Amino acid sequence: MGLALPAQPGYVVEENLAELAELSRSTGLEVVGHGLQNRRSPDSRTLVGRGKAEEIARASAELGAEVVIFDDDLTPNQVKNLEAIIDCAVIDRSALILDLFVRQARTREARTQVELAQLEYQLPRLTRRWTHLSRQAGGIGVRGGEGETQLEADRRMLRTRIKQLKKELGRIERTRELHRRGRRDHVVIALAGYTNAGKSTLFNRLTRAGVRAEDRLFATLDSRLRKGSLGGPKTAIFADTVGFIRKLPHHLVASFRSTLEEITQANLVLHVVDRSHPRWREQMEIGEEVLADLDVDMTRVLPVFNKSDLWSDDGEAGNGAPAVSAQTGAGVEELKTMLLERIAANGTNGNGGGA
Ligand SMILES: Nc1nc2c(ncn2[C@@H]2O[C@H](COP(=O)(O)OP(=O)(O)OP(=O)(O)O)[C@@H](O)[C@H]2O)c(=O)[nH]1
Ligand SMILES: [Mg+2]
Repeated sequence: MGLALPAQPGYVVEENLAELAELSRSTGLEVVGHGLQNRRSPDSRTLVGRGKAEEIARASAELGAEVVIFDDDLTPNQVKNLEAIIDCAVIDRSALILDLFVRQARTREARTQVELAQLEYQLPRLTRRWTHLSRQAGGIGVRGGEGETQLEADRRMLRTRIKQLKKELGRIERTRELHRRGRRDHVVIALAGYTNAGKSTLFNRLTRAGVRAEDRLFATLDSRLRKGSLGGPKTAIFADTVGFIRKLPHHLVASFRSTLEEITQANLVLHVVDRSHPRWREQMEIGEEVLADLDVDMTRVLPVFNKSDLWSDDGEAGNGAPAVSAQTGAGVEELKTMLLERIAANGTNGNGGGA
């Protein structure tokens, strides 16, 4: 369900819903229907209007839907009110992304970060019917009928766990920092960009590593490092990182900060853009926003237009960004040469220097 406010044209809301559907499918859900409402402003009790909520209730009963996902953030109270009307689990985009993250987290660091983000999200929403898809296999739509005392106990437990996780994350980050100091003599090149842009595929191309690349959102959650040769004197370390997305909840970005730090600390950032995507411009802008959020100096960022096998240059791509196909390898050698030149140029001002 999307909400179209006057400031947002209908087609943008439609596109956002399409992405929400993609996210849903990536978590293994089947999308049985969608809808949007035009409103002057959100309803503080139910986000959409009361009548619309009742309409959703009828439609989801007819379709046998088990969960209704809103593209906009819902307050804990809105969730409660909506669940009372709709009679199935109600979640928002953030909860869905968190669910996806839980499924994709592989390393201890990623798992710790994801659990922390999830608990912080859940804390004010403990009464919710949607507990967690991953935690309770087959448990979609479980009602949270706990009494107040139980609820208080649960909250206390969550707070304790959050404290533990933060401590653990601090430890992991310190280790990571030590490792980072150990590779001062190398140039670090991070691959960043919108989810599904082809970062892992390009990473594999550049390093011959076997990182999984998948046609799904957030295939990669933890940054991965690997040496690759550019043919120059210095060894290059490439870092594959978590993808960006529109409306990535800010508390999530914060909890992934240490993973994203590979980007902040890198000598060069390859901003990988899926130029064949109908919304590549918006995705590229979001990428630039996140990079700016991370305080990445834009002079260290090199945009790369990927999937050149799927689009043809219509003259728009002529702003100097190299075109590559991570899949076929086209343009990758030229990209390496360009990287070497950039590194050589940076080397003179001490960036990436070994001293
Ligand atoms: N046609 C074509 N497909 C590509 C190219 N590069 C990547 N892909 C495909 O695009 C999909 C996503 O690729 P990934 O490398 O997993 O993308 P990613 O940026 O790492 O995605 P996340 O880890 O989810 O953020 C996969 O199905 C790839 O096979 C390319 O140059 N051409
Ligand atoms: Mg990836």
